[in-house]
Amino acid sequence: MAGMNVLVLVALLLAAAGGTGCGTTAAGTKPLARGPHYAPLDRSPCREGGKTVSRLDLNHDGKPDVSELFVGGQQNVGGQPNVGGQQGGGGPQAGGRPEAGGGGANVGGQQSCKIVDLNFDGRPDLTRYFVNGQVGAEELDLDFDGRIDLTNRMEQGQLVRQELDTNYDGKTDIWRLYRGGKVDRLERDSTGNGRVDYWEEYSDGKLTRVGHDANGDGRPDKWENATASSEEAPR
Ligand SMILES: [Ca+2]
Ligand SMILES: [Ca+2]
Ligand SMILES: [Ca+2]
Ligand SMILES: [Ca+2]
Repeated sequence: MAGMNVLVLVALLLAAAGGTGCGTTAAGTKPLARGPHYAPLDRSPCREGGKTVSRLDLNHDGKPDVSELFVGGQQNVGGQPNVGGQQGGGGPQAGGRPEAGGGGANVGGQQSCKIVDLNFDGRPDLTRYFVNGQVGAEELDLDFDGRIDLTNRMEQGQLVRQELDTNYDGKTDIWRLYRGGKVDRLERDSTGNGRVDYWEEYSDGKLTRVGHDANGDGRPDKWENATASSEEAPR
């Protein structure tokens, strides 16, 4: 069941990323887009210290494929080698109990992190960071090369910002800002030189205008209004 969810998720994400894709050349470095949540991603929810850990090995190759961290819970672990350093602590439930079928579970507590190895190669491809029990951010390696290609930031469970590396060169080339769950603005570095040269503005999720930087100064010098029939996906 967990495996099914994972596959569905991958399919959705790949579809989403593919819709924006295109070849660009590599060169630039610094991140560009403005807007909320430009602050560096706080990865501390996925640090294990002081948290309970649940691990699943879905394909039974001895490597965990799904790891979940919880704060303030008690652990009930299903047969894995890798629970860090808290054994013999003497709590009533220290040690946990192996369950048939290998399901690790957390009893109580608030989820802090989820790490999934979608293609079973031993490297994480999806990492979710929870804030107050809700997903605050997630990072994905869509092409399974070990590098993050998609970062989503959420607020109250709603997507607010997305960073995409559509040509898998390790550098973000599309930034999307969301408002009320709908895309509000898109910025893109289409040449890979580290500068935004393409903009899309939206109103209530509908594309209103498109800006281009033709002279390379990093600012739009030409705006096109979207036509009334702009239902189709912008590119
Ligand atoms: Ca495995
Ligand atoms: Ca992997
Ligand atoms: Ca990657
Ligand atoms: Ca890129």
